[in-house]
Amino acid sequence: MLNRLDELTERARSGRIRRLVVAASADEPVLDAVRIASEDGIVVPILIGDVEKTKELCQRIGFNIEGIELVEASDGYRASCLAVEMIRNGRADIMMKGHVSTGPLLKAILDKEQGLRKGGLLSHVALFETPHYHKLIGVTDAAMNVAPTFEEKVEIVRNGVDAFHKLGISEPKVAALGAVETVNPKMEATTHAAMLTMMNRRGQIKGCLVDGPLALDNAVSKEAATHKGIHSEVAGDADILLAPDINSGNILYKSLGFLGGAVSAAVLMGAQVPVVLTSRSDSNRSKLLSISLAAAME
Ligand code: COD
Repeated sequence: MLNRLDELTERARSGRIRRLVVAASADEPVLDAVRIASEDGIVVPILIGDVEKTKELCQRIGFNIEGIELVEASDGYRASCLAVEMIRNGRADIMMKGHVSTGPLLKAILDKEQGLRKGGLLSHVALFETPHYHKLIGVTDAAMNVAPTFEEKVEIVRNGVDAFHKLGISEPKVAALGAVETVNPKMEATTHAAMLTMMNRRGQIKGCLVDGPLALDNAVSKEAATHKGIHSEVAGDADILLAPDINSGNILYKSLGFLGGAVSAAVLMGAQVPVVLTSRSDSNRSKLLSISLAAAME
């Protein structure tokens, strides 16, 4: 069981040093997180972007880049393509988004011939540490797949489960969320959740325990579940919360952080390597923890 996000850093520190390629590196908060991860012996960075600006920012934050590879790229898309190429050539193990919009970065990653697709879906997995829950809890997908179809939800679950397996949790409990814990054909999230549960019971989704539909309170509180008469191994003990769509997922992600006092780490799963895709509003600690998460899984 993982209880603290710092355990990711400890795990990453104890493994081999990963090569982290940053696409569009001229971004002070990103460079600061990379600096700490590098000084901590977690990663060796490769910085791609506006070299002049990157050097200037590194100097400002006291990041000693002697011996670190810097590669010039004219814009964010070009930097993303070069970063993807480095991963494909085996010159880097993890990719991180810098000062580039999500669109051009994903375009480079999703490119059919030159990208990092493995054939399946890419999805976003976030891990939260909150004082109100007894272990780390995952949320997926808060940032990539807008309105996943049922088939896409199966892949989102698999990517989330894969992330937990890579962190040493062999059978994570997945709560497929809805607004209610009963199946209502008028609420697609509940029918999808029930189908995912049955696929899991029939061995079509392996390596985890899925239950749903569960409302958020039943997923994270045994008491709330018992009160509703729900008997489920997942209820009150979920490792992964599957959101019905990007809106609910993103609102859950932001509520946990901004209102719930939670700290998070997040990556894109399903590509050839984990991709660190933090957003501007994420704290510096969260950016650093996301690097640790990617490194701990590699
Ligand atoms: N995994 C694998 N392949 C994908 C995925 C995915 N998640 N999404 C699209 N593709 C492939 C498609 O199969 C297709 O071959 C190609 O990429 C283009 O697909 P489109 O036309 O659906 O792609 P876009 O560019 O219209 O949309 C892809 C985005 C990821 C950009 C889109 O889903 C999106 O805007 N997501 C939300 C990003 C966002 O705003 N996040 C909020 C951030 S905090």
